Amino acid sequence: MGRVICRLVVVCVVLGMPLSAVAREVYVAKDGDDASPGTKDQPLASIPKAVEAMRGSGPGTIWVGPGEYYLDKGLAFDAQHAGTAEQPLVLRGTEPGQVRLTGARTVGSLRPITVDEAQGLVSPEAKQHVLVADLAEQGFPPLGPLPEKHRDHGQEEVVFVDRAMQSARWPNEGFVEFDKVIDSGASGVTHWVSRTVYRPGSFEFPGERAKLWDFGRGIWLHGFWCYEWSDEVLKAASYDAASGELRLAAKHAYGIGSPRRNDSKHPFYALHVFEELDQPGEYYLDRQNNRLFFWPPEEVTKAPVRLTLCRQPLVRADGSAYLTLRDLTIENGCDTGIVMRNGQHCRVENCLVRNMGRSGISLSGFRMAAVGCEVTEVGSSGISISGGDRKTLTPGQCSIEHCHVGRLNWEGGRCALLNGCGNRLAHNLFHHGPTGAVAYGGNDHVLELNEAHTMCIHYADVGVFYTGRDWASQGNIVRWNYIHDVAVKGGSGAQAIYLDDCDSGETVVGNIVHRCGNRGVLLGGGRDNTFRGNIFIDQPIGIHVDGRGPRGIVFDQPSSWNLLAKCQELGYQSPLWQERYPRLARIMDENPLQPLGNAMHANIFVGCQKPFDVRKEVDPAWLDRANNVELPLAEFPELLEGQPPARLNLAKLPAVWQRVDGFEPIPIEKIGPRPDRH
Ligand SMILES: [Ca+2]
Repeated sequence: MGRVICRLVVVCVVLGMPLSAVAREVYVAKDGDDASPGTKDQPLASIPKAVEAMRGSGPGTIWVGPGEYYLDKGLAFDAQHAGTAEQPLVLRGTEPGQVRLTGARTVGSLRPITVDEAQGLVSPEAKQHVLVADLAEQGFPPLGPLPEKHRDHGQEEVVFVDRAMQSARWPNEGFVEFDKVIDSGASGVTHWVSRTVYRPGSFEFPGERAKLWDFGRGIWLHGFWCYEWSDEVLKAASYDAASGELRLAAKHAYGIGSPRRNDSKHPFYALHVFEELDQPGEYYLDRQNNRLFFWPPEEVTKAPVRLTLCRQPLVRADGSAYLTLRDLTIENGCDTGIVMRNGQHCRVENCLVRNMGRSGISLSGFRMAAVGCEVTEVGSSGISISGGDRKTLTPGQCSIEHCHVGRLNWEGGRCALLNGCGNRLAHNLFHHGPTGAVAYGGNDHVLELNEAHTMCIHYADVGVFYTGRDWASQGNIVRWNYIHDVAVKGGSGAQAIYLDDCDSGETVVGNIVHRCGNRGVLLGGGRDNTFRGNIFIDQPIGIHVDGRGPRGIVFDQPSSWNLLAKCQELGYQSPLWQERYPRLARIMDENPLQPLGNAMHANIFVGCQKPFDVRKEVDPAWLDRANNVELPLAEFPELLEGQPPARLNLAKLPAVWQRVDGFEPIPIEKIGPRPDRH
């Protein structure tokens, strides 16, 4: 009987006939053949063929055997791909870690660079080590042009031994700074941090290095051109070696240089500079002549040099339901790893997504989930979810759980993004990112039991957990997260939890913050927030409160600062919203510009220099503070372990909270991912 069903399934799959009652299985293997029936013994060769075979045929499993599968256009699922609540449609690797869906092809025939070709290289050593591949000769399509301005450029990049390599840059590490703006290209500040930008600006390039570069090939600069929280890669239009003036080819949204000071320092580095290919791991893609120049960090005969080619998400699904991706490695593409839009009940489980030019995983719809996944070395954000409806406060029930997102390439991406209403971020580990770990907006999300450390490496005025500029973003719970070991910055620094620009209506409970940047909490003028039972250890500042509302909020013009307009758009006076957020409903009658209604109870400050930093424009009577406790760190020697900088021993934390009557215990043993939860 089993074999009869099996044959029937195969026939139906090949003929594209629906067979709704039976979940079918289709097999793909590296040594398969697309003319085969797709059985275990006679598998198909290509995954797109199997995906096509499953269209319109209900639940089932596509089993993909070990090996590397090149996807030139990515896989596309649509609304015809749907499982059921009982039996999903699954794309699954037979051996986790061994099944690789890749957007890259291997570059062969690397030869030593010729004396002629090497002329411009600054480093004499590089002239001995750089290898060259003629991509057109090997049948690669023409390389794409880099945009004049970008963060994640979405064009080809080089991967070697599974790691993204570095497009040639100077300096090799860190930044140089300019402090002489020649032409800001912009007006003074018009409102808050905005100014009118008229043209790409210019500045005096510090030092002589740029004299070595051929600007005719194209030189890009990655910098913080105006504010410490806004970076961008901009192409250079010209460089005047005599005056040192470097003029940019594209406008930066905020203009060049600080609008408030003319001697401020702005960090940048030069990128995609052929002459600066001067260390192992750097490459230069000559996009005019379709050549790769590469100084491999190891012998190229031992590992493949890969060029990312696929410009679409490696896996996309639009309108699919009950679709699961499982046990797959998704890697080496120019765009995003996995994009599922308008889906229902779709899951990404135990997948590794790495070396993507843009983001890792992006899910939207109802009950969409990323569970037990790892995302690393992506150009932008790690995992994003969006679902639910804010206006009707309908929860999306999307989730990111037990995931590990780390070592983001650094174009501004966050490890996780949440939008919409009623979604969940729990039990994840985030680390090594340029800016904050989590940014969220919307309503009624739960963000709990996550660990984040070593974030905000390049940005300042950012938060590891960040939300901002929305009175209507209410009902979110940030609970039981462990946020630690973030460097203290100059300027506006890094904060563990940042409710920026009057964000309101949040509940921040039971978080553990240890040695995390400048502030444990930055409450920037928001209202009706609750901070309860948080533990701040060894922080310069525990909780900061300011009253920026009167300086920022506008009511009479379209602006991201028109906070009332955002409320009105969501119908904040509707019976539903009035019932759910009664204080928001009354906001215009109760001194709306000021940070009223914030409660801070039973927070513990251990060894913090300044537990509360209440700015002078805030009347302390506006804050409901009770039962907050300050304790010296010296009273808890067991809290820290190892050599300085010592790590916090979470298991010892009860010794701290036992000193505070009625403290709600924090479930420390549940923080972070459990690898078996997928
Ligand atoms: Ca270099």
